[in-house]
Amino acid sequence: MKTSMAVILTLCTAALLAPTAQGQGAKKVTVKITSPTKGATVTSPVLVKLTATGVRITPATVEEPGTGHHHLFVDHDLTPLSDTIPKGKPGIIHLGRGQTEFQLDSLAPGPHRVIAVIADWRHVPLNPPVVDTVTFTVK
Ligand SMILES: [Cu+2]
Repeated sequence: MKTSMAVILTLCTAALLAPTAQGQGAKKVTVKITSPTKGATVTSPVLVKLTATGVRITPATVEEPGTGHHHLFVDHDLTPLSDTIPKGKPGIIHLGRGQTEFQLDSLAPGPHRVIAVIADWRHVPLNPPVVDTVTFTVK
């Protein structure tokens, strides 16, 4: 009797956990810089285009789980991912209106690196981190 109860409980637990695990798999959150492409040589101005999966890109004013907005670190190292992304710093751009592209007007000729990070309405990067990096050269 005791054994069969344990089996039933185990089966129930498995049934409860399975959909959750699947849901997380389907909701994998990613960001990709689709333009410029990695290693490309481009001319200024440079239009950076972003796509995201598993998260709704919204203005920073939308305080809902499952949403976020893009950030660009332009020739700037990432700030700590557990912390708020600073505002008003050269090289750190918040796309706080929910934009999915941004034009970089003043990149000097030479190599550059852009890192895209999705953060929530508090400007705290999503956890686990959702990041993509591209390096390219301006002619
Ligand atoms: Cu932000």
